[in-house]
Amino acid sequence: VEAAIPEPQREVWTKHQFEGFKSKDEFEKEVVRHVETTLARSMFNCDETAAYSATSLALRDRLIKEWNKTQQRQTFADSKRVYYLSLEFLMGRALDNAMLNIGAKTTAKEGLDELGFRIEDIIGQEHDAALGNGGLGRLAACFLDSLASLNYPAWGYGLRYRYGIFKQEIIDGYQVEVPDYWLDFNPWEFPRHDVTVDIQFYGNVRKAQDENGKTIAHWEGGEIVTAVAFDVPIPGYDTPSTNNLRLWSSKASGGEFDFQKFNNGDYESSVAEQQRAETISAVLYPNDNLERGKELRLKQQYFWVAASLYDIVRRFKKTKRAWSEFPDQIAIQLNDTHPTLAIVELQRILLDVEGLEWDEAWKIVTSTFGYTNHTVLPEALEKWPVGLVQHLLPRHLQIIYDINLFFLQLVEKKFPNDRDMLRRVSIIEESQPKMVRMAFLAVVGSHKVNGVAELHSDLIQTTIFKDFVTIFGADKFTNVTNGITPRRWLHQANPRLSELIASKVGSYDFLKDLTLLNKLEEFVDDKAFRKEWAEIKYANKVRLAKYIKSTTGVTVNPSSLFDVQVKRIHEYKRQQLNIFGVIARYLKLKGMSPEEKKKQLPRVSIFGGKAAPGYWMAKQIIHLVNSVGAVVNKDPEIGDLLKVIFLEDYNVSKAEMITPASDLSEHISTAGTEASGTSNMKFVLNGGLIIGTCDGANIEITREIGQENIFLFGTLSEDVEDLRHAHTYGTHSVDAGLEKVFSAIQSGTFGDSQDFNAMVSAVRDHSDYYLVSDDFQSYLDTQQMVDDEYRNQDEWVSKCIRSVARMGFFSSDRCINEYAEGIWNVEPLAV
Ligand code: Z16
Repeated sequence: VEAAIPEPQREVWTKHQFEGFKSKDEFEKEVVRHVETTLARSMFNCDETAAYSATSLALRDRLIKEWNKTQQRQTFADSKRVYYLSLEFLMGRALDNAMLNIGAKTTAKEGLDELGFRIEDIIGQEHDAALGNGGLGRLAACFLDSLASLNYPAWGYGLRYRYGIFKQEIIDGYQVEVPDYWLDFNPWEFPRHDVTVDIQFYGNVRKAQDENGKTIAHWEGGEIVTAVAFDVPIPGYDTPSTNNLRLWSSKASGGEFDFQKFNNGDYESSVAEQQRAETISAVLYPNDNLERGKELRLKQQYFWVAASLYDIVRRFKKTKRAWSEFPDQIAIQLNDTHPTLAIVELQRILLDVEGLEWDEAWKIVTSTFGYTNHTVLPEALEKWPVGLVQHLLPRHLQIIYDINLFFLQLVEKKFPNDRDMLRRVSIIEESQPKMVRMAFLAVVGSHKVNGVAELHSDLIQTTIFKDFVTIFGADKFTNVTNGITPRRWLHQANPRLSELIASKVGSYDFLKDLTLLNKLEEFVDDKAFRKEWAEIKYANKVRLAKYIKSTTGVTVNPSSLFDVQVKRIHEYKRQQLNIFGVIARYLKLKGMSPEEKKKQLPRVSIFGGKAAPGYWMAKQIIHLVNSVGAVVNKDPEIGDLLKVIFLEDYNVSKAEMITPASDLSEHISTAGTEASGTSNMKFVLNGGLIIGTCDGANIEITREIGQENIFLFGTLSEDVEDLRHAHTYGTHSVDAGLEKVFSAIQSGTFGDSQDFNAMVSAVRDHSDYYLVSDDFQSYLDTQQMVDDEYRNQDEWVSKCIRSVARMGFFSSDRCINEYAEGIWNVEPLAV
């Protein structure tokens, strides 16, 4: 407001308002202008990189206009806003998405064509924004797309990592990690060097009485690191709404102290300090479903949470409302426990800075936060050593102890004399060393807790949060089944299928209301339609086959069944079950006569995914897949009947190419371990069938599409515990077919006979925690059913079409509407 142009001059501003391109001609003009001025190049010096840069800048110019207007509209309306706090936003590429969402793709395509470029090549120049590990980060990205598309006033808050998830190279069959430096040229972010927050670490707490005799805590000393805001526009689909994703970058606080050092000639230590500060936002921790308890990670969490809350509170204070209205204006969603310190930080601000009383402050805090749980795996549940928290955030530890004290008093009142209950639910685990249990803190400090699929939400209420259901009542706990954005995962990834669907259902409205897909069922028996459908799938497979050839050198036949498992490599996701199954298939083929072989269905088994750099067993799995591929792919007795491919560096942009090319995808986690899964939804939406366990969202997918359209197998989640118990305490014998696979491995069929001892031993000698042996035979039987059904292409294609028609539920739009109504109590803002 202070920097506003005075009334009399505003007319000039209005007259010269920049509108951005409106036609193909204007688009071309903007691209040429950016090439010649912003990039200082010319038509004699314009490669695809330069064309990408100029195209993005032209697009961006249009986005900014709407972005500014949206922010003004939201500020003016002053209605309730959502803040989505996530340590990960796995955005992928932005250009194609921006063009589609603002409806400028055709213009850009034709313009680029006339300028001498193919739009696909230009789109392909962009480096993925890979600020996430897997499902959790991609979910956050889909949510941002839906929030903007549905016109919700919402901001994302995250960290601007200098290095995203590492780039994976496969060298001699082993994963090698290469740093992902992605910020060289990023037209999609806007540095806000004027939006900064100073964040404090370490130091100590002094308590003193104020003039009214009230005790006030003063957090003093320690070090200061500055957070700088970088804003990323998030365009909605077919709406002018453009939301904001604010990412924080760390830098040394500067100020007088630095100058002092400088003047004293202490140059080196001043530089060292700067680097220490920049380290905070330097790198994304590459673990999916694993927490390692590193101090720097805790620093990242507090840095990001404190900067975001300062920003949110600053914005609220401008409205001059009473503090009691805070939860009416603001909903903050915690994406997993990573931002749980936000609960403590808001309580600290209200108590120590704003002078509220504990109860009043705590009521505001708990009414503001909602917490989403994404896992029940014990190794993924965050716990921080009390000593570490004390050292880094001394005041926060005091507040955590007070939160715990008041909470335990409440429990004691409700359940007198239940000492074991107090021990079980305490936010502080009385272990050696003592630990802060972040999930418990998140539950206590939020008004709603949700899981991400029905089974998962039931599981958290009966296992990790069972006592909390007893204490707070069942209403505090709810389910919001995950979803995916159909813009990126259907329209952008599979434009031909999207177009075919639109031609049948009458318009592209299904991209805004995915339940409209159900109209497709009327056309299941339409022969011409089925033929076109199959042709599109085939074309997508041809494209993937070309990519496989160019990256691995292996020729695959696009008529084969493409069987895909792409996701983070993890024992619970059981890529080992898949590859053991592939080996069994190989051994079976080897034992067949030529006549028998002729009757077999050719299959390509495609794997992809990153292993956490410190996860040795996951890396072994990658090595085994590559070792099997090396033998099978050049076995002349096998030919096209079986190929085994490992695709390097699986990421969002590669998923956009792979997903539409699958006939069958694998979602085969041990029952009860995969909270939801979201790629299962992407594959079905793209006309692929799935083989899967009764786990996560597979169960709801089955309910929606019909059990005749999915290949389910394996142990049920309610039986897992007993089986595990039997493995450990009873006799545990390995499946006979699996033993044959192990013998082949250990006789050196796939390289060094000793190489995979640990993988074999995990099943054979240890407790087979993931039930690979228990599920092996039913997995093979089900794969046999797949082969049999695939032969009947008419029936197969019908199943695919029916499934797509019934996938409407899995749009992230439905999911966001459920959060908005059931958890946030926010409404869309009319445009
Ligand atoms: C993650 O990607 C997930 C959970 C978690 O605790 C941490 C990370 Cl990094 C995944 C779940 O494994 C997956 O089942 C789920 O679909 C996804 O989060 C989104 O909810």
